[in-house]
Amino acid sequence: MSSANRPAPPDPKDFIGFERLLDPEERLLMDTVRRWVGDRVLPSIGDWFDAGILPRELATELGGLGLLGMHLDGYGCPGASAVEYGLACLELEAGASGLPSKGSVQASLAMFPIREYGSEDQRREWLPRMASGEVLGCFGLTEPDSGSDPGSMRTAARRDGPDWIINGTKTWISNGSVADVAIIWARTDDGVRGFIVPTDTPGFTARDIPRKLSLRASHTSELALDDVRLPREAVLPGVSSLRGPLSCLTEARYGIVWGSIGAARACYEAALDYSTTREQFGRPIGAFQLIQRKLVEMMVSVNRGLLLAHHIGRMKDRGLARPEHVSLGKFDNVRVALDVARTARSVLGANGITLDYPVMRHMNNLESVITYEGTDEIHTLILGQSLTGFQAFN
Ligand code: TGC
Ligand code: FAD
Repeated sequence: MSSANRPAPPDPKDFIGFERLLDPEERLLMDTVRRWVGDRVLPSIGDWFDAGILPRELATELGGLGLLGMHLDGYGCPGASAVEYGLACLELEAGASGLPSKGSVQASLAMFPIREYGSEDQRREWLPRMASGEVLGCFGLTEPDSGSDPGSMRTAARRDGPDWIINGTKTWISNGSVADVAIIWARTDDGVRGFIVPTDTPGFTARDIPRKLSLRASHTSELALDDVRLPREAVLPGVSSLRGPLSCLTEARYGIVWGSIGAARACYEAALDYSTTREQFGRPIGAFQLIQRKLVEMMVSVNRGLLLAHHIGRMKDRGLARPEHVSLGKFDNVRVALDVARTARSVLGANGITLDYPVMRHMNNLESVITYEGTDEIHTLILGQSLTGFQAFN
């Protein structure tokens, strides 16, 4: 091979040339979201995290970019591919984990059940306004005594003439206090059913969970449903078992497969930049072997995680991805991202614990990501069952 034809040296921030695996539309989408995050999010995210807020108008802007419900089709949704949706999650979470909570909770947990299990009237009523960001949704599955085991939920809905009456408490609900509509899962005489609950319905209240040290730039709430009366048409007609909420989780977990690597990438890049400018003992710390080892480990983890996300995405687009594949991606990419964040934190020394750098913010957020959408242990057991055929949850 002549030297003219030799491949260019690897880019430290895209070592395997990941973007070459993408087609031009995918690259354009990735660049667009990355630019938006750079302009709108990165300059303020430290302050938002500090103050424990995420401005409501970001949802409208995400809607304007076509990112809310982008992998759904019809009813104002663009019908993007799974890989495109994943790339958007990657870039959003490289900015902040609260953003996918806006995007993915809206798309995969609030819009997806309406698209998948809703009536034609429900889809027409809610989806276009949710795709634009005018209406914000949340997803109420977890309860104070029912986290990893949603089958033990107590929230119950009973019929009263033509109406439904719902009572119960949901907790740790992303977007709960700012949502206009909640998808509430409740047990009924026919099994577990989903209800579309406008949050201004009498008897529905939401309050934010205080003193959070993780996902601070995101609302996480407790919802109380006290004799909430809903019309017959509030129930999602298409599902009456735990398969309903669990299938939504598969969609949202898929977004995490990508998003967690976005957070890891941001941490790795911060550490790489820091290592070339911070000097100790008369040299940039990146010149020390022990720091180079950390940089290499992080770079390898990020690239491996990207390849796994991309592979699962292509499988999903071909209809080949099963929930277990998504569990594999969620399980491995989140724990890898946490390792990367912790390693990057150490490279930044004391500066690593401040909000002047993104690392500790991502690290704290990833402590939520490893718990929500199925904990590390639950995904281990899902994978263990898939390998052995034995169910080890109880
Ligand atoms: P099991 O008997 O296994 O299943 C019941 C029915 O559901 C089906 N199913 C699935 N379908 C689609 N996708 C999946 N991932 C599915 N998993 C199960 C299953 O085939 C069956 O269908 P059918 O038709 O036979 O009725 O259910 P189980 O009660 O034994 O539970 C199994 C287990 C432990 C894996 C499940 O409960 C589980 O995944 N637990 C974890 C709970 C969890 O992930 N909660 C997340 C709450 S939402 C959230 O965290 C949002 S974070 C928001 C943010 O991003 O900000
Ligand atoms: P538990 O289920 O009580 O688990 C405690 C520990 O025991 C964990 O380590 C767990 O892995 C382990 N454990 C449990 N069962 C087993 C077992 N069989 N074998 C081995 N170990 C086990 N929920 C929603 O419905 N909607 C949302 O929008 C939402 N957003 C969230 C946002 C944030 C920031 C957080 C932190 C959580 C959110 N959740 C949401 C809740 C989340 O899904 C739950 O926290 C998660 O499912 C775990 O439930 P738990 O916290 O009750 O822990």
